[in-house]
Amino acid sequence: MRLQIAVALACLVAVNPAWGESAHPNVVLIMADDLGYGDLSCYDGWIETPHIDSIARNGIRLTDYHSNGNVCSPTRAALMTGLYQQKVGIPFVVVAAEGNTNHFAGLQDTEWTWPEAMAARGYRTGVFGKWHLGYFPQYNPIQHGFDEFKGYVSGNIDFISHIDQAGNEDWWHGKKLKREKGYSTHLITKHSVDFIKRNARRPFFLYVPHEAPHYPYQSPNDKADRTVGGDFENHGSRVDKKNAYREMVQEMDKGVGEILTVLKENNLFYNTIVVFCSDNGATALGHNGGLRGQKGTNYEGGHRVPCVVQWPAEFPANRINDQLMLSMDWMATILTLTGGVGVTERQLDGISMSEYLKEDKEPLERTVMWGANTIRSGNWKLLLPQKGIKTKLLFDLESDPGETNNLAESKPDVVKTLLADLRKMATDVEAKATNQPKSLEEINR
Ligand SMILES: [Ca+2]
Repeated sequence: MRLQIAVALACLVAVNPAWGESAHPNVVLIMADDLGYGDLSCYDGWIETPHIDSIARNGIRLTDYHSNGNVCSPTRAALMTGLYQQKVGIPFVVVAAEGNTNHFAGLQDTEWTWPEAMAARGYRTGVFGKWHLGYFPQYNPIQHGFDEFKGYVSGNIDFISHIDQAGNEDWWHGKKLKREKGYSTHLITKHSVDFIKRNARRPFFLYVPHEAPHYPYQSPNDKADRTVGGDFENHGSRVDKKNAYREMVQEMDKGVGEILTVLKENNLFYNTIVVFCSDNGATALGHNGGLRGQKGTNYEGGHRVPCVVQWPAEFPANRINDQLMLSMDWMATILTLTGGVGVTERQLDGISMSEYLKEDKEPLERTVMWGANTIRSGNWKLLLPQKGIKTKLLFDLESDPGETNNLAESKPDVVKTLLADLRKMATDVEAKATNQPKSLEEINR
């Protein structure tokens, strides 16, 4: 039944291009890997990024946007499903090493994914870049709603030789390993531009998960560091890594410029929603804009990240928006903007921010969590003891965005309320969590 509706919708869109120009905007979501809150020039950062900055100028710059996870896979699991990552069974990094049980986890068939939802409403779907939601064929993007995939499935590859940190070749066209010459950032842009050109006459959903500025720190003029089965330093051989980091971000920014240009050349600029965001905070090589902590921590520096979005047809231009928003909200938001959320097999955890992007509204106060040990409600944030944190920490982000003044002892009532909320939310997602295989035998079962 659902398939019939999908086919009927697809036909309707195909034969009737006039059917609500702005009702079926194209969607391009570009996501950097480990880019910090203080890296981009539009966030007063240290790297000139004119093309990403132009999205902020033509649209909205979010100041309180957060990745769902403080590392790669959890954020991607939440982004692709609209759910908390724990519910998808991926609250951890899916690793390359086969000796680790997390190597066998991935996006399971039972999930209702964002690309599946877009495909069902007649969108052509493509992903070019980093997947990081499982190594096995059943986890491939092609199995989860994407018509096209070119890129890599691990956490990072050599930008030039495309070898992952376990020493395996990791560049795919769909489910086939495929050698392709080129700097990964350039290939990701090239395939994205090509996808837009080929689909200029029908609605498309393009997901562009970039590799930059994740290690290895290599720019287009560097040589490959990794060889198959070889002995190499994961972070690359360059001595001046900070310069490499800047060059990588600038190369990605040029790619964003190429995508914006091809949209203009095909008269798609006006009715395409373009999002640029990051998947977690920066490492020590980048800048988190004065926020405490970095990638891998639940301090703000681990998950408050840059996010700019434009849709000239419907969104205001040159706005700064203070709404609290997470990666998992994009699915509900975009589904709402492209015809409504529709039939969901599972309640989404993310909520639609469409009204808060279209209009200058008072920010919606909400309660959200990071993992099972960190919660935010309004401007209050509570961190339970966790890696690097020995005692409960309570911060008022309104007056103390740098998280320096622990109010846990002076505000016991706030701690108590947040703790109860966190326990309830964490228990709820845990109860609904998708089971993940932990060995090859379980994968093949
Ligand atoms: Ca990352």
